[in-house]
Amino acid sequence: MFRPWMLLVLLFLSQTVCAIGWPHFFAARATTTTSATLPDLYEASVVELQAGLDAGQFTSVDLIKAYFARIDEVNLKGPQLRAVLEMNPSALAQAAELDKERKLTGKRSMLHGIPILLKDNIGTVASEGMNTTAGSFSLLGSVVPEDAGVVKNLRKAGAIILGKANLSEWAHFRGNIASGWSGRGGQCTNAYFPHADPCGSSSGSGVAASIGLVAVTLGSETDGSITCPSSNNNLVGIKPTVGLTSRAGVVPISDHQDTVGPIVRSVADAAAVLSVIAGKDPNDNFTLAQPSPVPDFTKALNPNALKGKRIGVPRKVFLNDSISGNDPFVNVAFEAALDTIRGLGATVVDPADLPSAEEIAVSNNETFVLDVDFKIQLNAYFAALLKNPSGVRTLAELIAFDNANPALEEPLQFQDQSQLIEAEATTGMNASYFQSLADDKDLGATRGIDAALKEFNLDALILPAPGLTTVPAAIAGYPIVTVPLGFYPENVTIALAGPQTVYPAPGVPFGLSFLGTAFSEFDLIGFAFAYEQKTQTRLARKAFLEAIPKTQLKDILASN
Ligand SMILES: *[C@@H]1O[C@H](CO)[C@@H](O)[C@H](O)[C@H]1NC(C)=O
Ligand SMILES: *[C@@H]1O[C@H](CO)[C@@H](O)[C@H](O)[C@H]1NC(C)=O
Ligand SMILES: *[C@@H]1O[C@H](CO)[C@@H](O)[C@H](O)[C@H]1NC(C)=O
Ligand SMILES: *[C@@H]1O[C@H](CO)[C@@H](O)[C@H](O)[C@H]1NC(C)=O
Ligand SMILES: *[C@@H]1O[C@H](CO)[C@@H](O)[C@H](O)[C@H]1NC(C)=O
Ligand SMILES: *[C@@H]1O[C@H](CO)[C@@H](O)[C@H](O)[C@H]1NC(C)=O
Ligand SMILES: CC(=O)N[C@H]1CO[C@H](CO)[C@@H](O)[C@@H]1O
Repeated sequence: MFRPWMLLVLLFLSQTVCAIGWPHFFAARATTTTSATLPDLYEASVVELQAGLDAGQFTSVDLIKAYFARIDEVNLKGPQLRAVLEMNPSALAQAAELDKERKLTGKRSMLHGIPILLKDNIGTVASEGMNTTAGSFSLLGSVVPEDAGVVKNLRKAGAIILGKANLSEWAHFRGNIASGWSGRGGQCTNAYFPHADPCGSSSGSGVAASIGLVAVTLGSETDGSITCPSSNNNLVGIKPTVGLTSRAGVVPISDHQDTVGPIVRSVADAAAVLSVIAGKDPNDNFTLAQPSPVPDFTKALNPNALKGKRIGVPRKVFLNDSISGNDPFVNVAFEAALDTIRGLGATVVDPADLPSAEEIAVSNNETFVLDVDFKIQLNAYFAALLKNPSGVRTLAELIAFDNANPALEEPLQFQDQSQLIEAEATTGMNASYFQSLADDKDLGATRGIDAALKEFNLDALILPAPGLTTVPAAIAGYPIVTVPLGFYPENVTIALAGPQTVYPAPGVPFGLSFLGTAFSEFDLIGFAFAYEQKTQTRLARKAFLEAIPKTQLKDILASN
């Protein structure tokens, strides 16, 4: 399917490419100058940052200044990655308070004084100075009743909200629009190849984490929105079981599938963040069903975790999926990963198919449930706002707002809102809805993931992260932990992903997903950690040179 704009985009891309120079894009392992003792912010882990803060090498104020400067270098300037929508005007003052507290009484948690970037659908109180908009102008200036549940946990733990990340608008529930685009943020792009698809919908969280624009980030997933940006940006993502982390205060798609989780550079950081954000929240009754207490997920970080385990490969989930199943590059890396897992002492059961795989591939139940839920839950979200200057109070008014503001919300090539229109046409929770909801549980869990785990006596399932491999876990509400798997080679054929984005492209990363039953995060984190420690794939390649920010802590300390 060729459209005239594709030619324009190709011309634009080839010009950009020539202007910057091909060789730079492929520079694996560009060197960033760092002082021997200070952590390199491109890769710095929570443990490293915490050690530097505890030792008094630098303060949280220094960290905030450094990350702000790094964002400034690449967000709208240089490669214009458009990963960050807003920076928190209160962050420096909050950091100063937390620095003082650390000196007086020590740190509250592993996240004390650690800057974190939130996907822009995660609510923060307006008094702090930031908007919560899911990327849409229809929510600009809106005032949420309170912080999201996960944000309350983060603040209690002493974390500092650095800002809000760009995303696929409405968490990619608007229509056929390229991943990473929002009305407010424009097109977010990948740091591994100019204009490459960052995937989504947690696009800005992924891109920001990939090059150290912040210590850690949060994303949300309904179907693929943590897994895919983790995959495309060489990162670790945890899509928690629905009900492990609170969705209260998060702009919704569906409470049956939405879940909030970390997108970070290592399994250890992911475990640290999940330990803080997980837990019961009276404002999200799905969380009341989770086992107590919340585990300390950092205790799962065992390099021998795969020894003696049985890991299954549900091949039918990706066999027919043209996005991942037919991709020779991903498949070669995936087969190598299976060898690595065998080498780590696990038995690989291959195939270990989901009995429901063929039915999932043709089912429309998920779309129907999400459409019905989105209309009800988004309307409730609008209704609960204390203020919304746009005047939008319902999904119907949102559709009208977009049409009335084409320059903001429907620029050329980003007009589509077919998903909003499809959801608006639903008529509430009727018998077909409850049937589809039950069918989804049956397909995803009972005759899906749980059936395969039981039939083959497995500890977990493993799949390539790209493509539609997230669907069974999405409709079951089950967890996925994604780690880096590999990178597209230099000679891969570059294809268009959207009007301004390409995929695949040389050097663009892809990931590996571990899946399990409800609340199996502790085990999955262990397996992902063992694989990560053995392979260290993330460190094999860096972003293209222009996308690597230069500011380091030493620059901030020198100007203090
Ligand atoms: C929201 O965005 C607007 C426009 O960029 C800005 O003026 C305002 O300070 C932001 N914050 C709040 C809480 O409205
Ligand atoms: C949560 O509360 C809603 C409305 O009160 C109810 O319909 C739903 O069944 C509850 N869900 C759970 C998981 O308890
Ligand atoms: C894959 O495609 C084949 C041939 O079209 C079909 O028979 C099979 O059911 C499909 N499997 C899945 C899991 O969709
Ligand atoms: C839902 O799934 C069931 C079981 O596979 C199937 O029979 C039914 O046709 C599906 N419904 C829709 C709307 O796709
Ligand atoms: C339920 O509502 C949908 C539209 O949302 C409609 O297509 C379907 O026919 C309805 N089912 C029943 C049993 O009324
Ligand atoms: C890419 O290069 C590899 C080896 O470097 C080669 O095996 C492969 O055939 C090439 N692929 C294409 C599409 O040119
Ligand atoms: C922090 C930042 O750079 N935000 C920008 C995000 O993108 C929008 C649209 O281009 C800008 O207006 C913001 O300044």
